[in-house]
Amino acid sequence: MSTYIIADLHLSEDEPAITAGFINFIHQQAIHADSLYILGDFFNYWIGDDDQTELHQQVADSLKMLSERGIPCYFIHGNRDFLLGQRYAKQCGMTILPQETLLELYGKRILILHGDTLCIDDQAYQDYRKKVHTPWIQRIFLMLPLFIRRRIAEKMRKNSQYASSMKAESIMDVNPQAVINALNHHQADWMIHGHTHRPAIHEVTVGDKQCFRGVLGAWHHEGSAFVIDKQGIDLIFFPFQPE
Ligand code: LP5
Ligand code: MN
Repeated sequence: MSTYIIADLHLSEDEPAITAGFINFIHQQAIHADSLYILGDFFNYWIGDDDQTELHQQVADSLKMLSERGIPCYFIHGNRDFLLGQRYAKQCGMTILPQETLLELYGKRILILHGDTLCIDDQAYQDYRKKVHTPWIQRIFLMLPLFIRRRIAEKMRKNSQYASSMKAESIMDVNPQAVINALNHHQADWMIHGHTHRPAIHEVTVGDKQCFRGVLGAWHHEGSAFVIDKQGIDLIFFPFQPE
């Protein structure tokens, strides 16, 4: 038995192959798991739980099937789907966890998070993040008609792509001291996050302790997950369509 962790699928109507890859992943891998954790940017953007689309229904149905089979599913918000709320979580049968959550799995202390909060060198992003996490700004946004919210989200995605293309790669990676601080704060052995789309396992020295930082891959052309069992922690990649 094992625990699966995924992030950065960026599900959208425009990328049906990724959705199909996710549905396959649920039926072929997650179905044999102990539990599933989704660490944000599950959707390309989320503009409110009242945005009931066929895609959202299909995704909710497949996650609900897992939880009904006794495989609990957990979600941590990303920077693109931080507005995903209790209503949709309930539809999926999943539990929303705090942005930094410590898991104790098979004798290891594993800190899970989306990863954007570690990118503290990206000051423009951190300033922007503070604004969009302001409750009254979110309330006003959620009061707008859906078609306007969608237009704003698409504009924000375009701006973000442009802004990211102008930033140095190093600025968009995690800050090493922020990683150490988080591991230390939670007295964790491992940290697993997504967001940077730079899949790897890094060694991190915290005081006199050897820790690890696992980074998930984004689901562009293949799936990516961390699989944790009593044997250890593995980063895996798999095709959207089984061979
Ligand atoms: O997502 P990704 O990986 O491309 O880039 C991120 C950062 N970008 C973002 C923006 C999201 O992609 C947009 C998602 C749309 C959400 C839709 C609904 C939300 C509406 C909420 C309204 C309450 O997160 C990017 C980082 C990159 O990661 C790497 O870490 O660099 O950051 C940016 O691009 C931000 C720019 O640098 C700064 C933008 C300034 C805009 C100021 C306007 C703020 C006004 C907000 C008030 C509504
Ligand atoms: Mn992200």
